[in-house]
Amino acid sequence: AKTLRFVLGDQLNRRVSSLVDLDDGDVVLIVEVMAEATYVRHHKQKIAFLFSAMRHFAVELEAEGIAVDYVRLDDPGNTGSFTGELERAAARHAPTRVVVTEPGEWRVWAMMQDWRDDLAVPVEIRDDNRFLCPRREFADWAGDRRALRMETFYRGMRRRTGLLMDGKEPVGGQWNFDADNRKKLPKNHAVPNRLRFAPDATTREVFALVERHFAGHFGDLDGFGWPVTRGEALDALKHFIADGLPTFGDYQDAMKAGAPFLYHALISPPLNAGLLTAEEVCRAAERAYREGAAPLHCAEGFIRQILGWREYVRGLYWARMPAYAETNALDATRDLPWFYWSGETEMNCLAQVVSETRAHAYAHHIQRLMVTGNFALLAGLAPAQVEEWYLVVFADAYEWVELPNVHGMVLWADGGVMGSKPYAASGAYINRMSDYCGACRYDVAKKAGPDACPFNYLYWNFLMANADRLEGNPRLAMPYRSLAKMTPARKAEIASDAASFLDGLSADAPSASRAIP
Ligand code: FAD
Ligand code: DLZ
Ligand code: SF4
Repeated sequence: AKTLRFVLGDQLNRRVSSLVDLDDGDVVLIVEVMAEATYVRHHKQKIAFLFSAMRHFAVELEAEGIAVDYVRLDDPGNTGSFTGELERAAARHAPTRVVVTEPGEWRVWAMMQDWRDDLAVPVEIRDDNRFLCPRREFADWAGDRRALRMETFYRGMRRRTGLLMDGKEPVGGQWNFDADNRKKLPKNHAVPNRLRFAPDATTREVFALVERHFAGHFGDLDGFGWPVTRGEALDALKHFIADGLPTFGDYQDAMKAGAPFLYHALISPPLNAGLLTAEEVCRAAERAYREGAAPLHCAEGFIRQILGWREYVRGLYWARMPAYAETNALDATRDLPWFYWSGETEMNCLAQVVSETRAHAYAHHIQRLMVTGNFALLAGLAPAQVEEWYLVVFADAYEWVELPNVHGMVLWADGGVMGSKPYAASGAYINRMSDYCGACRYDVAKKAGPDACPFNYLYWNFLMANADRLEGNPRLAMPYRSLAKMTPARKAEIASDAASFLDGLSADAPSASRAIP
């Protein structure tokens, strides 16, 4: 009996559930298909990273003596879709069954249901063992409650995995050390060089393919430095644990022009593609703490991102999709401004983050949340357009992780399922956590007029415009009290500054030749 084992591009792990019982005579199918490369116009580095990692993974399986049927994008007859390629492979190999691991995205899950109905052979869809919390368990925990909270889920996951636990108690007597994790970088702080990986022959071959087929996509390939094999991904992890983790917590929220990586792990692309597992990453951080190589607030802060946030958004996505994507709780409808693609804006923080994103297919959490995200929230940008942007521009973006973060955490388009309040902030936050404002044409200290930092009046304008929906939120009681004390003239000034700024935004490229999206 021959089994055809279909491994998707983000399931590149030898221990993924679809490969655990691999037998002699089985064939592993891996396919490069146009539909996956274009369902959104992914950043060039995202396609290059994934195709290179897929090709390397195939070679590693073959080195183990496993039969791999690898379909390249340019292969004659490539139908361009998962379904088409699975049908062709089933005809080529005449297997007795097909085994797959459930996908990361709802879109592909829907396709898989059709495979079960339409393929001539049985299709077995297995649980995704790349995550620590199975979909079903999260759904049981979430039940039909409207609002979910990460912190409760995270404590459950700590207990369940024993990570950073002393018996029944959290190590250090506290679940959360966030209060220690909000430092600004000292002025002359030297940020260390981060381990990056020079493109090898396989990656360079893929670059040529990407430039041939996806030349118009957003992003540069020059800055590519992602690990594309399991070995490189383990090196990246080791480097982070030794050189990044001991400082990770302190400067987790800091931003510095020209220093996109700071002390972040830079592991989300390999982690989301299966080259690393969440479990081994968390265990490595815990070991560093237990061996005295990293302080507790850093190890805990890092583990919370993965064991907490990452598992939580993934569980929430599956428990609430497909309806989750459809809501627009704040009725936001403005088109995404063109500068999200071009970086051409006088707001220095936004210009910096967009240009770093173009160069690296990466921005760290606070840049995503408090710069591009905060602007999208305050300017009332249409959720679907913002979500597409986030799915396009980052090498680590898949809908299961992008959507809850953008739709829920950033835009509050879910009306509070994911987080208790919108993360709205004025320019003071960005000024406190970064060095962007000094070089900006706007004045972060000014509240009104053409030179004022737009975040300042957009913040109050957002609160005024959404008062009917947000005023009763206890976590926003303080700003609404301040708003209540403002004179009608001051409120009118805010509304007028915001309107003239927002009217000046353009969703169009200045010239048609630069059509990125
Ligand atoms: P570090 O800062 O070193 O954190 C370590 C790990 O924690 C990350 O690799 C990631 O696996 C996990 N993590 C941290 N925060 C989150 C979070 N909020 N949700 C899920 N996992 C988290 N992450 C993605 O992997 N893909 C996305 O498409 C994505 N979109 C985002 C969109 C927005 C608006 C925001 C605010 C966050 C988004 N994140 C996304 C989460 C986070 O920004 C990235 O995981 C992180 O920047 C990746 O870089 P790193 O590996 O250096 O992370
Ligand atoms: C993102 C992506 C891209 C760009 N290309 C492929 C591909 O050619 N073949 C493949 O198997 N997977 C690709 N992927 C990842 C898939 O989109 C991903 O597996 C689904 O979105 C489910 O998470
Ligand atoms: Fe951004 Fe305002 Fe600071 Fe300029 S002044 S960098 S727009 S926060």
